[in-house]
Amino acid sequence: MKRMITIQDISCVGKCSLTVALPIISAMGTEASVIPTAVLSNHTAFDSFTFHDLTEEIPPIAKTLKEQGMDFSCIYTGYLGSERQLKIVSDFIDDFGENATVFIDPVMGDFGRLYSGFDESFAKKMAELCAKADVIVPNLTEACYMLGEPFHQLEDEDEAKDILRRLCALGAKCAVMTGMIQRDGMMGAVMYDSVNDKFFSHYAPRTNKTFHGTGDVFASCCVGALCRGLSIEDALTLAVDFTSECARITVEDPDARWYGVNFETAIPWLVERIK
Ligand code: PXL
Repeated sequence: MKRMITIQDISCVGKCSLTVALPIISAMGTEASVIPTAVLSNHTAFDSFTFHDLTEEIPPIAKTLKEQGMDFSCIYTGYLGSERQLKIVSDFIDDFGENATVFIDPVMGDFGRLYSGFDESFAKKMAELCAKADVIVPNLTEACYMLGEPFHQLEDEDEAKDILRRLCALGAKCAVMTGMIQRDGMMGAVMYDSVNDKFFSHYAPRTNKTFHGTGDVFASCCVGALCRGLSIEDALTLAVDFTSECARITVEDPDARWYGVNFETAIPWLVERIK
């Protein structure tokens, strides 16, 4: 069984980051190890939250894992809380990344705005971290901030392709842009593989409501699929379909929570798809 390490926060309530990544990656058959970067009472879309930073725990954890001879076939990073943390995670990738797929979700914002606690300087540093990645999965907001350009809605896929090319020029081998919306009620992702100079996109039905945490659902499923040996195209397709299925189930549930999707209900669907 492959072993992945995922580095992101744990929000006690909120269906995001580690509480999404762990169940999805485990369900997909990969051992999921973690380095929690911070403990929050809940994610930052709530009216208030506690935030306990764990940055200083990361170097001794990394050192001890090295001493135990641990290695990982994949390093998956999500929400990272500070520029210092980006530097420490960058060092972690240098120490453990040689034979690992490095998968970075540059979690920073959505709908044209950065999440609470992030600024343009952080976005620039996140872009530097992304240069070390095999795969990055920004949404349009994160892509614009990493390129240092104003957020603007895309007219068509060609504009997305231009952004993806420029993201890869910063260093990542493959860039996937999530949250692409089509006029015919579909939503999906577009990818540029700079090694093979190839584009790929896939769309699935979208709900008329948007949900928090869908980026984490997409990233966890995509990286879980890569660990199973799926091609990036097949991993992207599965992750788009799974995210769409999670949103569909959530919209149909009158008791759904406001703060995340019912990904749990869709896990049997996911397991069936990867059989
Ligand atoms: O879903 C991304 C995410 C992860 N972790 C924390 C967040 C968010 C988005 O708001 O606040 C703590």
